[in-house]
Amino acid sequence: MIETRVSRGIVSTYMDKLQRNLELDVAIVGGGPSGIVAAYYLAKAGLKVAQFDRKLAPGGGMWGGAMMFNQIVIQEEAMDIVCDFHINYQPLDEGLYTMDSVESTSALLYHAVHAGATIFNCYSVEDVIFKDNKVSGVVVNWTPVLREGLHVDPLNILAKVVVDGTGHDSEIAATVARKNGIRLATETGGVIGERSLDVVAGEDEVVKGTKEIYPGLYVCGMAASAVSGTPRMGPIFGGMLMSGKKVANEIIARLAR
Ligand code: 48F
Repeated sequence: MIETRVSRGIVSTYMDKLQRNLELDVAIVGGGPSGIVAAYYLAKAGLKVAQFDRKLAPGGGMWGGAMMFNQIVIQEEAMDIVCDFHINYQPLDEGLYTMDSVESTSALLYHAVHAGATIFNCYSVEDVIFKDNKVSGVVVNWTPVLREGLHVDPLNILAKVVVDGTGHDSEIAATVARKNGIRLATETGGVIGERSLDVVAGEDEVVKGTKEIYPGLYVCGMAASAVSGTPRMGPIFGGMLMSGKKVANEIIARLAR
């Protein structure tokens, strides 16, 4: 019966997808713009990459532009990435471009998955696997399980490296520091917390702060700003895209060794 075939098709292919992703090269936590860009370049380089976002619709803070005015701004330095994702744009004024935030977010997601990354939506990463003083994977649970406070154990997914792309809260870096009595590669050894808005400094420093902060753990996007204590920058997204590309390139160079 077609009713059963539809259900069987979904269950069996979903389970295949999950099984294929139980051991990864790269686990990316958070489906914001920086993480999605990273997923795209990592997948294009042939690495096995999965991305986990707690929401039904990944894309993070990009869908809503600024204050729900659904346009975003990107500077010249990141336009090569905009072109890689085939996003339409309009010149704004010197060195700045504007684009539709819905087209931009959906283009990032489409190209990442099409390039071979797997995105698991409705998955919350509640912890990491921490072995031999190294971050070695992620511990995942259904978002509704956590929202309901149900007493249900998570699943474990091994990864050679984990990327914290969780945005302003840098949840994974904070969890690793809090639970394991270790020091992150920051001035204080912990998550410093993002500073108030400064577009120029924020855009510059988010890319500089994109790096490995503990063996096996990288940060990108606003999580990198939060970890390093650098300014937020608001609805200009070039730094997010460049941060995602930078973390991908660092991981590609490392795993290709
Ligand atoms: O915050 P977010 O969009 O990440 P980003 O790549 O981009 C920041 C910009 O959107 C904007 C900005 C720059 O102009 O200031 O805010 O740094 O997206 C982070 C994603 O991570 C998910 C969350 O649902 C969101 O989609 N997320 C956060 N914590 C977890 C998580 C978690 N523990 N498990 C799974 N997903």
